[in-house]
Amino acid sequence: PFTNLPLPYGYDAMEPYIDEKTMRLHHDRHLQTYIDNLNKILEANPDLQKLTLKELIRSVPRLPYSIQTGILNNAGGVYNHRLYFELLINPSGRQPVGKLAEAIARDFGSVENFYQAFKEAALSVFGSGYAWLVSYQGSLKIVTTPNQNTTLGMDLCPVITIDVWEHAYYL
Ligand code: MN3
Repeated sequence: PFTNLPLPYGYDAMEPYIDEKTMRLHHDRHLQTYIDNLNKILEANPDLQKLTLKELIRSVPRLPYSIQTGILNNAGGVYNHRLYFELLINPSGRQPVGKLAEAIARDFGSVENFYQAFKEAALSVFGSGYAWLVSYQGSLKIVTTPNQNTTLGMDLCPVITIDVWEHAYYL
């Protein structure tokens, strides 16, 4: 069975941008729900238990129709949330530096332009989903995915993601 990995920082590490209560609820309850739902499906389909999270997501088109949506949403939910939490860092007093700063200047013109484009992309997601800053064929791009769809299979490398919609209303 999959288990919830501890956050690589304290629950209050993103204050004042994301408060401790939201981090606890998001990680301990919301992500846990995806894990519990995924484990329930795997319990009923023991031959899938040997697959990794990525393998499960990639195998969706070949799975029995009755579990495709459940695997897509819940394995995707676990995969996306793990990336989201791993990639987060408190931005206080920080600016992108080094190669990332150079790539942002090259592909977006400036950090401010990037922030604006990233925000607009996130706000354009209808319902829930993600906006991603990705590296694709040597360039930085912004892409969005609906629901708990992942960027797996898109031949790109996620740099950071915005988890859109649901958590703004939690508390
Ligand atoms: Mn979420």
